[in-house]
Amino acid sequence: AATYDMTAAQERWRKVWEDLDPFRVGSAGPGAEKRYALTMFPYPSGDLHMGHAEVMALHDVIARYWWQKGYDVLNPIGWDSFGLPAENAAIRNDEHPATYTYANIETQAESFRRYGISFDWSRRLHTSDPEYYRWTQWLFLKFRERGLAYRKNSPVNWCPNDQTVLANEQVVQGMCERCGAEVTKRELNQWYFKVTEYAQRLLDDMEPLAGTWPDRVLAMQRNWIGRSEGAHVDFDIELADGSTRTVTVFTTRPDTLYGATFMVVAADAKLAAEVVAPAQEAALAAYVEDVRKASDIDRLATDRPKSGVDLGVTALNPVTGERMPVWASDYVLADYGTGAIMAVPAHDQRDLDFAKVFDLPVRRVVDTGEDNPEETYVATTGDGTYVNSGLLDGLADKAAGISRIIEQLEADGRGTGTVNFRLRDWLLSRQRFWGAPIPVVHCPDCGEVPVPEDQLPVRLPDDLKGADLKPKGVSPLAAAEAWVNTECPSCGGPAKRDSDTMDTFVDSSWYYLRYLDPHYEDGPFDPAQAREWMPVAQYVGGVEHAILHLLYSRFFTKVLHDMGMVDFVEPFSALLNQGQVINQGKAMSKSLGNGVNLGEMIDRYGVDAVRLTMVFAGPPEDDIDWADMSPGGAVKFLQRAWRLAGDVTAPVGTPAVGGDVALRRATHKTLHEVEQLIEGHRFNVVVARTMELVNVTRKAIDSGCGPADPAVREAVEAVAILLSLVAPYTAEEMWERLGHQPTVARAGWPTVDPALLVEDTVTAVVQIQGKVKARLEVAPDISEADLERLAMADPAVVRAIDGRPVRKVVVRAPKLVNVVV
Ligand code: ANZ
Ligand code: ZN
Repeated sequence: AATYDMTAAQERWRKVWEDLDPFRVGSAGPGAEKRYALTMFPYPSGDLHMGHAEVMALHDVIARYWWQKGYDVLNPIGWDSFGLPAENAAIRNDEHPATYTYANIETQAESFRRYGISFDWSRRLHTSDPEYYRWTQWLFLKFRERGLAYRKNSPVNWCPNDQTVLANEQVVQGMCERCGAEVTKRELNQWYFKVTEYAQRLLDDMEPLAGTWPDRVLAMQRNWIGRSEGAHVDFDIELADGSTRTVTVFTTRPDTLYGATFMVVAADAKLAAEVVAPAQEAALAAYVEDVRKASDIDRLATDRPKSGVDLGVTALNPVTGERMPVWASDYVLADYGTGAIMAVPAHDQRDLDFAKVFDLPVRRVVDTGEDNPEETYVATTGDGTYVNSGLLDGLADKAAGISRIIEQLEADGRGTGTVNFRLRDWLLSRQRFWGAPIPVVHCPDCGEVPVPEDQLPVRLPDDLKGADLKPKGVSPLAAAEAWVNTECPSCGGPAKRDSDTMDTFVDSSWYYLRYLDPHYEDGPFDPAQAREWMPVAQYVGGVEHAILHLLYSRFFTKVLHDMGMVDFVEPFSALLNQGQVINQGKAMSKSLGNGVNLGEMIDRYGVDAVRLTMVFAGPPEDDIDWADMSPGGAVKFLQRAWRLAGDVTAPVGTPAVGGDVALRRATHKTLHEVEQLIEGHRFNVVVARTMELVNVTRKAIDSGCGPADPAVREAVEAVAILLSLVAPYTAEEMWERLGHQPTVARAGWPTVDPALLVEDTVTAVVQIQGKVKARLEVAPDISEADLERLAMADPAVVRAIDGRPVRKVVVRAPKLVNVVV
């Protein structure tokens, strides 16, 4: 049988597409509705891999479908091109990070073109271009003007190996996310974005995203923001010198205040050192030394043996008037809530474990009907009746208990109801070179001075390379004398540039807006374009970005909204997370030796077969195990489809009306169903339906209506258009063989004839005691159970049975139901 040469087809059509530029934004003509299709931009490390191949293939189904449906589509591509790998490569290879970065970008760009993704290349951007980071810096300054970027001295996560500060999110179980080294703490003056100011809005604005964002991602974001309702309660501590100091705790269970029998403060918080009795100072210092080594995760683990130091002072319980010992421990975190807690051992297991180790009192205040925790040392956390609780005694409703005690505390001036968030401000400064420099000058006289807007961008020096970039605990920029020493923009005196660079998550928090016009000169993005295109209609990318990138982009959008720069509050209306491509059940990795090279797969099977395999593998959210895939099968299918185009003999433009009805029905049903499947992201089923249509058409040609029937042309054209979503080269070859001009990608979605979608029906007869009582129009393939249900629900049948018990029902689908009463 005839086959086509995929490699030659790839060469040929690429050139044609480059000339035609079919995916140029605006080419759908005036009046076309606009849709923004966005895929998470790649980091330029090496060439494309199987993961890119998958996400791009899935994403492209949507973008290409939108074009076929007549939308004007924006589908841009660019590179998230600042970041550590380039810097580390530069150190290794004794070069500037730009060398590695831009070489890899060219390699990847070439691969994307070969892979046939429908990008509009005119919107290309790189976050490491001065043209781009000028505006990243500008945004930083605007955030700073609004009080949303600030500097503070704070203990930060420090990776001793990478010699850099890590955000909390980059610490995984106490280890550095990228190198695996154990993370320690360090005091540094750092820049932060005040994301916490937006915590409630980040939470509230998720509501309308339910249904178009994966539930899992929404849940992860909600968790990360971590809203807790509770109260601040004030306790007076009597210090060793006889003075009193008020300490506030955060609790989600103010209703258990009568059961608070001691207080615990974070050992590494300033507070501990400030209240400790002199006799205990040395013990505290020694303990803190140990604590600094542990990660937050370890510290919060419930099964960790409890440790701590008695601070030698007491606090007054504001409702019982009892004196409670004050301890320091590592299970209380310095940077959550107020860094101090009231311990209620009867109803909090961690407090109870601590009480057991140090023999502290336990008092039950909620009787849940379970065994008394004072005896069992098993804390009870459920609902119950308040006991030993003064004004709450006898009450059995937790919500009421909480609001009543808060009322009382507020009346006494001893506390307030409050909301606490787990979300922390975003630590954005990095002591590394390859990022956007923070556009601030430090002047001995004027302090922190922003670089004037007309002096942006603050460019990275291009004369540093190799060893100059080696981590030294401060940014390599601090050692670049010529760069760091400058004039104060305010007084003109000698001053130093801020030598930190920004987290690359800052770059990626607004790139989708820059795509609207990457060369726009009057601002970070063109507001008129933003009104036309934003928010993004469909965002496709990996679930590894479920928290940070998406949260930060949402935060940026809200700030831009508050600045009056955009009129929407959420950047991405819909989100799709593709699964991972794995091999033999495991993530592909060098160390496991199970990596699969995309280039090799393409050389062997062709682009279309690889793309089709990715899309056909299963629901897009599921992982794809490459070991189970057979791109060879995809090649065979594509050849089968292609051969159909050669068999069609009806001339181009022959109307299909009058053609074989069964085949026409199959074609129109497929097109109709595919529309719904694509809306539901069931792309794998789209491929399955296309395969079925190919089979039906083949049968029609060989043993049905024959190749000259106009229904055959209609069916094969539909196959070409369906394939244009997943296998663009094969689709183009078919389209040409069918006598059309390129490109099939813009052929337009065929109009579905509703008359051809109507199912054939048969008449089923319902008899009672052998007499016909009803006739039903049913599908020929109706199941016996469905037919029986329909029959028994028919009003005429119900009337005829007239409440008599049914003794027997005989069903012969699809024709007969016989009821015996
Ligand atoms: C008394 C109490 C009684 C508590 C009880 C719980 C149960 P979430 O929901 O995560 O916000 N807590 C407060 N600050 C803390 C800190 N810095 N480090 C460790 N634990 C801290 O948890 C809030 C609860 O965690 C607070 O409510 C407090 O213990 C503890 F039956 O106060 B609770
Ligand atoms: Zn100055």
